[in-house]
Amino acid sequence: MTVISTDGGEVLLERHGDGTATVRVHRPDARNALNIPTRQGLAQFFNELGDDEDIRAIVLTGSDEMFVAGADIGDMVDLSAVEMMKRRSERWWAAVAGVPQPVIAAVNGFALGGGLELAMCCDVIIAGRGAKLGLPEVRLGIIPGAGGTQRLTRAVGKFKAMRMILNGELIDAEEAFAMGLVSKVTEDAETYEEAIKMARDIAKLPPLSVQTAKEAVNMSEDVSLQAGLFMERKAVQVLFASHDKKEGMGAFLEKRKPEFKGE
Ligand code: CO8
Repeated sequence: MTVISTDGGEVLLERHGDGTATVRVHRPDARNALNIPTRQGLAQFFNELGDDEDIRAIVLTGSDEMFVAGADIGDMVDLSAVEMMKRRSERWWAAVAGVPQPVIAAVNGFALGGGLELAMCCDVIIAGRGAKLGLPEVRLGIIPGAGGTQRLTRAVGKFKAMRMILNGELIDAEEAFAMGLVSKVTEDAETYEEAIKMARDIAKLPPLSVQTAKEAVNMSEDVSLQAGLFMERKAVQVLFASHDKKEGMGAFLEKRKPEFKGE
C-alpha cells in the first residue's frame, strides 16, 4: 500500500498482485473533497500505474459511504481568475482520463461536482443504489470546470445534461443508469466488490486488446463516423500482429485456456 498525505486525509494506492490496483480517496472530514494535494496525489498514482505493465485494470473509489463531494470549495473561495488559470489543474484530471488501462469507478454516497467529473474520467461507473450524482456548481456561482459540461453531455445528451447542469439537481443511481451515466447499479454493500471483480476479469484478458478497445471507444466521442471506422479498422489490423491474437484464437480452436502475454 502506498499512501500520499493530503492535508486532513490521504490518497491510497493498493496493488493487489493479480493485475489490478485500487486507488482510494480518503478525506472523511471533508466528504472526500478534492483539495490540491488530493488531486496531485491522484495524478501521481495514475501516472505511475500507466507506466506499470503488470497493472491491467484499476478501481477508483472513495469510502463505502462517500465517493467525492467535489472540488474543495475552501480551496477556491478566495482564488482569483489568474490564480485559477495558473494552477493548470487540467493536468491532474488528464492523468486519470489518460491512463491506458481501464478504470472502474466504484461510487457510493455522493459524487458531486468535481467528484462526478472524476468518475466521468473513468471508463465504467458502478454505483450503489443509494448513490447521488450531480453537478451543483451553478449553485456556487461557477459551472462544472473539469469536463462536466462536455463529458456529461456526450454521455447522456443535451437535454438531460441541461437538466442537471442548469439547476444542479442531484439524481439517484437508478436514474443515472437509465440516462446512460452509470454502467451498472448494485447494492451499496457490493459496489466495491462488483468493481474489483470486473477489474479482475478484465485483468485476465489480453491487455493490448483491452487498451486498444478503450482508446477506440473514447475516440468515438471525438471524430466523425468515417474517421472512427478507419481508425478502428487500423487498430484491429495492428492487433493481428500480436502474440495474444494468435494465442486467443488458437486456444479457442484447440479448446484450451489461453495464455496471454501482453505481446
Ligand atoms: N469542499 C470542501 N468541504 C466540503 C465539501 C467540498 N466540496 N463538501 C463537504 N465539505 C465539508 C463541509 O464543509 C463540512 O466541513 P465541517 O465539518 O468543517 O463543517 C464537512 O465536509 C461535512 O459536510 P456536511 O456537514 O455538509 O455533510 P453532509 O453529510 O450533511 O452533506 C454533502 C454532504 C451533501 C456532500 C454536502 O457536504 C455538500 O453539498 N457538499 C458540497 C457539494 C458541492 O457543492 N460540490 C461541488 C463543489 S465545486 C466543484 O466540484 C467544482 C469542480 C470544478 C473544478 C474546476 C477545476 C478546474
